[in-house]
Amino acid sequence: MALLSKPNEKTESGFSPIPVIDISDPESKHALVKACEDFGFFKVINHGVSSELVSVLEHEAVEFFSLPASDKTQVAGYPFGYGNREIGRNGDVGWVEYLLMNANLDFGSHSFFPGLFNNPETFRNALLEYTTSVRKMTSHVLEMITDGLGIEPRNTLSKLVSDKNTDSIFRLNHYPPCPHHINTNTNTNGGNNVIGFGEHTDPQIISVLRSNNTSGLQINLADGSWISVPSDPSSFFFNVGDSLQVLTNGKFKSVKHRVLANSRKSRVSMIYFAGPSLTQRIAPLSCLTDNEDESLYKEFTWSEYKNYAYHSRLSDNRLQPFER
Ligand code: GA4
Repeated sequence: MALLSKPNEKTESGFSPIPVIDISDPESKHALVKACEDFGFFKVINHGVSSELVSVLEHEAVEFFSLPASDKTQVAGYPFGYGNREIGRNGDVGWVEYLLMNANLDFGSHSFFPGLFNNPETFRNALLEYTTSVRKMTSHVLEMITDGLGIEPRNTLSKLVSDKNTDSIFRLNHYPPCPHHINTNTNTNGGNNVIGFGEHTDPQIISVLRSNNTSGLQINLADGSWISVPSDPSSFFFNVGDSLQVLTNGKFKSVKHRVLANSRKSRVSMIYFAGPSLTQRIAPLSCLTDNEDESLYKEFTWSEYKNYAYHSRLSDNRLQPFER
């Protein structure tokens, strides 16, 4: 029996309210803007990212996670490296193991974990090709959003994340099947649910997730309820991050999300967190505010925000100190 929370009625009856956006159709720009306003979350189809690239990387990820624990802990580290159960450095835990990497400089800073892989270059190449393709899709989505908002030039948002030296992160998560009797205690949300990854918003501009066919991801709706996101390995899921909430002066909401563990199946997800450069100033776009008084947030640099975020707990409202 699965440990998932009572499934959402809407998804149980086969209907999910999560917006599905065909990004090969330029007219989807309006639906995209609406999805960012209403949910801060949407699913993307006709995205042009090769399924072959996705499978190769997923295969590498599965191989990595199936290594003996003693091998994986050789590359443990923070903020980058392998982690098991502990999330961040401020007391959060979950039923998850992961590999966090700096996606800058062609992943060169990771020296590809000498001794861990039979062929480290296969893993690195898979990461490079996958993230290059996902970065391109992300820029396209941000350009459609900019168009939909009526902002010029089109690259106003995409330029913040399109350079491969911007501060972007890549994360591989493995949620092993979680036996019934395990209870992470401080991190349960009542009942018998085991938290894989506790509720949080992402600090960056936008995040792009792909998972295998195991459910578990949930998003928080405007009315405070949680709904399950049906898994779909052939699509990508995007979520608005805190920085995009600020850039749009609160028009878009950074969506709270979490992952619940599954008692039977492993969940493997890969997430690209598109962030700006460390020195990038983040403030509401002037074209979205008539004058400075309308701005809901104080200006900050990404490096200031990131530093603050990395000292917070997962479920904290990280934008609150930056509100006016
Ligand atoms: C959430 C989004 C990304 O996964 C992440 C996470 C980071 C981490 O896992 O180290 C954080 C979390 C995330 C926000 C608050 C801090 C930092 C864990 C945590 C408790 C890599 C990121 O950039 O911020």
